[in-house]
Amino acid sequence: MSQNGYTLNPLTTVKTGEPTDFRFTVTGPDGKPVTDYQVQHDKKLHFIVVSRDLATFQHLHPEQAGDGVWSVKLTLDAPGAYRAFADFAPAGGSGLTLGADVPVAGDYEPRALPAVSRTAQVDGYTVTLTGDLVPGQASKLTLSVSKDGKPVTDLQPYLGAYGHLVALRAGDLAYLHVHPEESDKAGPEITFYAEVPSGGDYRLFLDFQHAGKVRTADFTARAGAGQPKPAAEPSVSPSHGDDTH
Ligand SMILES: [Cu+2]
Repeated sequence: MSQNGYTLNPLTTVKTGEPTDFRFTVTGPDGKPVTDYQVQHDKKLHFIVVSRDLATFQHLHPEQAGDGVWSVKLTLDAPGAYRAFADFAPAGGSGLTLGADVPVAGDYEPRALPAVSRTAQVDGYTVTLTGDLVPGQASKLTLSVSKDGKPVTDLQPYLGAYGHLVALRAGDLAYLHVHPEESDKAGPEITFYAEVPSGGDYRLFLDFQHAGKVRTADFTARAGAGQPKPAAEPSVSPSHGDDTH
């Protein structure tokens, strides 16, 4: 929520299913709302909202409403716990990502983390993930976009690149630093480097634009999957391997 003296402050309560003018400030070390930002990936501030179970993801671009107040239209369709992240760089400062909880009142049914998968389907597109998340390293991830079995080679720039990747650790919603690899190729492959602090499960959300529309492909990836499994993790039950089948 706070880093280097900067704090993300939600100002709005969200009700289930109601489009809300969600307002917030980022206050600086002097306690006042920050008004000057650097442009990063085409925008002064990137606003990510996920449900706590990482089943839903929105990547939004708020407008400055004056006096350091940001505003964005936000609809959260189900009750539960949500986390908002503001990704920005104050003028003269370095990049920061601050988080804040956004509760939505009502009955909440937590969903299990989607299974680990290297393939995602969205609106008729198939996105395939290659590369492994290796704890403690910048891990190279390549996402390959195809439609109807054919590689997509005319992706459109979105936020100054052919894709934008957000990675979150499932356990505590830690927000990973991801750097896109510079490329002039409009697909099918988009490459990123993700810095993974630890083993465990992560959710990856790829925004890409094709035929005038931005879509999001999501994956669950396990960091350190190539390493020996910790003893505490239930693996294949011994009964599956014996002759009772
Ligand atoms: Cu953004």
